Amino acid sequence: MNRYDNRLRVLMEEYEMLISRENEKILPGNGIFERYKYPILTAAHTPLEWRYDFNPETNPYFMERFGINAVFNAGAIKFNEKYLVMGRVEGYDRKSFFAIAESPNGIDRFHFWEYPVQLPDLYPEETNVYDMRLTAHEDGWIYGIFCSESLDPNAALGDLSSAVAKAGIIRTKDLKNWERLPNLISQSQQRNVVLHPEFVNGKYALYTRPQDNFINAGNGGGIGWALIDDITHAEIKEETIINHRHYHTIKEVKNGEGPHPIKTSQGWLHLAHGVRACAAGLRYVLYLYMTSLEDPTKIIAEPGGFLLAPMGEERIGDVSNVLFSNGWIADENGTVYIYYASSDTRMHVATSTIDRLIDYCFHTPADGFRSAASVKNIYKSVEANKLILA
Ligand code: M1P
Repeated sequence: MNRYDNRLRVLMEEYEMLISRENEKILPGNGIFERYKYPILTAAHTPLEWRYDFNPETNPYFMERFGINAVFNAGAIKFNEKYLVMGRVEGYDRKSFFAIAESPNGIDRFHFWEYPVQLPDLYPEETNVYDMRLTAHEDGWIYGIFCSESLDPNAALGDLSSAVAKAGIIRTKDLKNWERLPNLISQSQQRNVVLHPEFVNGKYALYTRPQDNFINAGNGGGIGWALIDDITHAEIKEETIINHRHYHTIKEVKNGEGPHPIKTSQGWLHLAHGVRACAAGLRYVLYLYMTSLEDPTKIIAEPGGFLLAPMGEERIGDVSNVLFSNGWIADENGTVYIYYASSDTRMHVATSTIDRLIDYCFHTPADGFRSAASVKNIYKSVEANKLILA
């Protein structure tokens, strides 16, 4: 067997094993959610046909021709009984693109569709696209909102790093054919823009994240909210902050809405990321909050601290100490699949239920913003437990 045949056989066998591997729940967990043993998607899950030229004439060494660096920050949706994630796939060339992978059960055997998503290419200056949020809206369309990034046209000569973040908008009925709508018009840069699944006062509603520049939220005080008259020419005319940043919390530096909130009997259940600075750099964690069904801008519960923070292997990757989520699926039976990425490198799943997450939101102490308040909470718990355990 020559080098070509040998490598082809080994790589195909390994690939088949990887994409058919079953996942294992890690028990007992913390009662709120369960993590799983294996990441659901990595660079190695991308099809060999994307990465290799299979022609022995032109690729006698069966050498990788298009390297994939990472698969992370995936939007998610259940469609035709399949669990789909729309991943941010990043090549060795640093450019990201979107690709859909499907699983029969939401926790393992994710495999990519044959081709990545070819976005309608409306903006020649658009250099990079990432972080898709999928929303099946009550208007009948499935929308995708993502970050469309380009070089800042006002950057000083020689500054090749200053960039501009805008929200790109696409929609589809079948997840195969996409219509691109004009980018969201906004006074400030925007990332982490998410479409609410229902009309509010007859309008489309967006969760926003205004920011002073490409990296810093700065005066952009947190997760915003804006009503949009016409989604085909979306423009933010008024924006209010509904979930604020706060000193000495997990979201001191910035925060951003994750996927669109899930409607529950007790309110809208939100998943978001919070960022703080430390000697190791920025630390991204995930947290939950709930808003009122009557007024989705009104916070009705927010547990203190994080729901999920990087652990073990999750702590290490291209951008270490980061968990990020822009996709989750609430199943008819109440199971919630939380899809999260670790360190801008790979995708994982954690599972919980609507009931457990609501219980967590309403019964976890809120952040007291001071050490003394944390100690008070523990005292309360110990005193109450003494009565139970006596
Ligand atoms: O590198 C961590 C994350 O940084 C950005 O998130 P945010 O806009 O909240 O700072 C995004 O680039 C995101 O993709 C990335 O995971």
